[in-house]
Amino acid sequence: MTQMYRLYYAPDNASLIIRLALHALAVPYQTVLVDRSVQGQKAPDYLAINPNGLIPALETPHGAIFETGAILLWLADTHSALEPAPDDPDRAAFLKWLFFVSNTLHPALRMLFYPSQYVGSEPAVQDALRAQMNSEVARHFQTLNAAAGAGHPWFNGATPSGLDYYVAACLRWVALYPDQAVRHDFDLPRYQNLMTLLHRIEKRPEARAVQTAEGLGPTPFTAPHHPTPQEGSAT
Ligand SMILES: N[C@@H](CCC(=O)N[C@@H](CS)C(=O)NCC(=O)O)C(=O)O
Repeated sequence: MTQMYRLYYAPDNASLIIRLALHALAVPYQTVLVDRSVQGQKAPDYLAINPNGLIPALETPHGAIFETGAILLWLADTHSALEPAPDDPDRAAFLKWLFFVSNTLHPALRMLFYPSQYVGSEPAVQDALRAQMNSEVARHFQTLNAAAGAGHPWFNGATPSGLDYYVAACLRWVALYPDQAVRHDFDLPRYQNLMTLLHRIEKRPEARAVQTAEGLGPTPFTAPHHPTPQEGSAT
């Protein structure tokens, strides 16, 4: 690896999942802040890296990668860690849950957090979308909670996987970012296996590194608070 990774990030954005993975892999990387307060994710220089205008992106010796799931999978494959290896019989099940989180849970969260990007500015229409996504997201977490209790080493196992980091960040966001009207459905302690996962990750050195780098506070996953980052803003 001749060129160092470069992570395009904003505090408490999906880039935090990649930061957790990079720390767990103990690979050096640089960061470039994308300033969300001025819509930096839509600026021409960033669009040249991710034409979708979304955070994160990771520059690698093989070019820039965007999409959180793709970056996670590429890092895990490249460094032979954070996942069952391609010839492991558990690989298929790991991939199906990773893609479920990336293709289904994460977009549902986006609709909950940014309804205007999907249905425009009419408040009643936004409320209807949020109500639907609120129940969808709760259902997805119930499904994930059951899978996280099945004893898989790659989901809520002794050593976190890329899937674990992805789910932990989604749980953090869902506790913080929907407005008050929809937050009541997300009673974290109800999802006991997922709570175990959050406790496990929170004790890890990579969690402490992310806490410091992004101002996530002392209990970023089990009892999250809004970030107080040294630079940049979450929204
Ligand atoms: N499908 C994308 C979603 C990434 C995403 O939603 N990023 C958010 C931050 S967590 C973002 O860039 N939001 C700004 C916007 O939507 O303009 C991925 O998996 O990377």
